[in-house]
Amino acid sequence: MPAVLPKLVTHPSVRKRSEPVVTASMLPYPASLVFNAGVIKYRGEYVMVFRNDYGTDRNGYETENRRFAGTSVGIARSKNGIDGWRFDPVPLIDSRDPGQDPEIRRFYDPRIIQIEDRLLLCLAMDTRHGIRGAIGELSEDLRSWRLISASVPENRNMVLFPEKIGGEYVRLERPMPVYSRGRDRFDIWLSRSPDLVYWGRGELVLGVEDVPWANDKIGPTAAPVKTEKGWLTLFHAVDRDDARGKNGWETRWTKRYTAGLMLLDLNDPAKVLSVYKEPLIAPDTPIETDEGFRENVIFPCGMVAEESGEIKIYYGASDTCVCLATADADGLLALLL
Ligand code: BMA
Repeated sequence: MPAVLPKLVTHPSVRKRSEPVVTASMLPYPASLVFNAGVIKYRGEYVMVFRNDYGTDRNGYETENRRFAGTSVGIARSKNGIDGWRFDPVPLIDSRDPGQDPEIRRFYDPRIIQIEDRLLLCLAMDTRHGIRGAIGELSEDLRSWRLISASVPENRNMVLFPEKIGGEYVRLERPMPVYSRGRDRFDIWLSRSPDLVYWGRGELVLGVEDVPWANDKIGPTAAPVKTEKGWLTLFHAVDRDDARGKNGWETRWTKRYTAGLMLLDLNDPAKVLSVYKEPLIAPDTPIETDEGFRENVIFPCGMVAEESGEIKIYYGASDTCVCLATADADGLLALLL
């Protein structure tokens, strides 16, 4: 296992907003931890799809020995993508919903992607028989959704490219091969589909060994952003240090989640053109390193490319709240070319 780097910091080309953009206290229904949110611009507004674990928080865990009561996926809208978020009065999906298929335990870590006029969701789906990657479709009014397809277990962190490539839908995904790869040596894969239902032609995109600061696993984050030079693609990268302390539900929380940056070929996105050699975003503010539910976690699920060239990156901080960082597309490309 490669040595764990003592300190990882956010690249200076990325600017983090000092305050979270969405926290649990903003929601109109009971919520404890609101994080890992996908965001798109849709009909002149920013639409956020976020995860909420409810029932308790870090204090409830550590001092009262309480467990979570469930997980929901909710929707919020904002005019500027920063503040003034308006929340739907009830979650879109709620693990407590009595109508939910008993096989399904919960949906979480949503990504939202618009392809042509369709609003698509990629969700992790915990079931009685394993973790599956699900694709769903949102109704135009964002009030309901339907499941289109779900992978076989174990698969998570699925995200669709925002347009068809070579006439096919394409997704990044992260299967979890525990037997053949050893403890958490997980990589980023890609597959293609004619219709969002049938998926195949799986190809390895990036192995964890290709990310110098990761010694554990990597996975897809937000939908890639198209540029003239290629698909600007974030990924999450995990390094584990068994000497690390604890926060969260494990007896020990030994992992650190960062975000890396790579460029994928426009016509064949299974082909990696470049990977930046250091993390683009690392947990390095108090909410990310000390104050949240799980220390040292940043987990992006949404990127919005503005006409000005600014890229908004929405990420879950410490599995506790949603934060926003910005960068310039040209600046990011300069790291990769
Ligand atoms: C991953 C997922 C994410 C979470 C992250 C850090 O395995 O469960 O939902 O944000 O761990 O806790």
